Amino acid sequence: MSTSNSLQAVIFDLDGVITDTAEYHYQAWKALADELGISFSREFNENLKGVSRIDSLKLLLGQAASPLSLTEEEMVRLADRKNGLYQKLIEQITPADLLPGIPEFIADIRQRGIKVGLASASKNAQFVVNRLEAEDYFDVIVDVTKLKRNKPDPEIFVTAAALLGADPGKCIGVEDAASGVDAIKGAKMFAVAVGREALFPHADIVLPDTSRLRLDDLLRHFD
Ligand code: B16
Ligand code: MG
Repeated sequence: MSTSNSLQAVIFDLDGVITDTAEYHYQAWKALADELGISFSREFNENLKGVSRIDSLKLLLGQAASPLSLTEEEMVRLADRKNGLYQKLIEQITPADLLPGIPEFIADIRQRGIKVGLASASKNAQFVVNRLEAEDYFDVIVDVTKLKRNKPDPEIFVTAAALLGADPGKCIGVEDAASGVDAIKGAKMFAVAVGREALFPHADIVLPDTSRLRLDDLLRHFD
């Protein structure tokens, strides 16, 4: 087992990295889009990953065949409706829903004395972590309600590093969303993306899925 010269922390996104809640977000948005008669594809859904609930709704409404003019109140009601659908789906999460390789990867990081943080844009993050029984994986879970700016702004990753007492230049961020990779790079961290290579022009490394996450491999590029 090699040690890192400089790596101090690995900071994870949640939805789509630790567990496949990205799929549940998609299903909930798709159901809302169907109710509104708006076409909504998996491809367009890529634009919503890592994006806050209300901004995701605005992107979805922008897909309407003819422009909709909604009041602030109506928008909040629609965002709440999506969240209700999403919360029904995540009630069924169990520890078996941790994505492949994640428990081993995090155990390896922790065993080497490197800190682990969670930087999720989701207000449901703590609930999901509890359902996964993964509370002990993380030294810090950033409280998104205390942040001013959304991904791709680096604030969430910078905050996670600060709470961990880590230098951002000595952190790795792991994401499944282009907006999240931009947030990691904006924070001056090393960015690992999980998903299709073409989606992540700004990542330092792209892996096809979480089962390919190996600390030794990442350290070879990072150190
Ligand atoms: P909520 P992440 C993000 O979580 C999701 O990728 C994105 O699809 C979602 O809209 C956002 O959280 C807000 O989630 O509606 O639950 O507050 O990928 O940053 O872990
Ligand atoms: Mg994500």
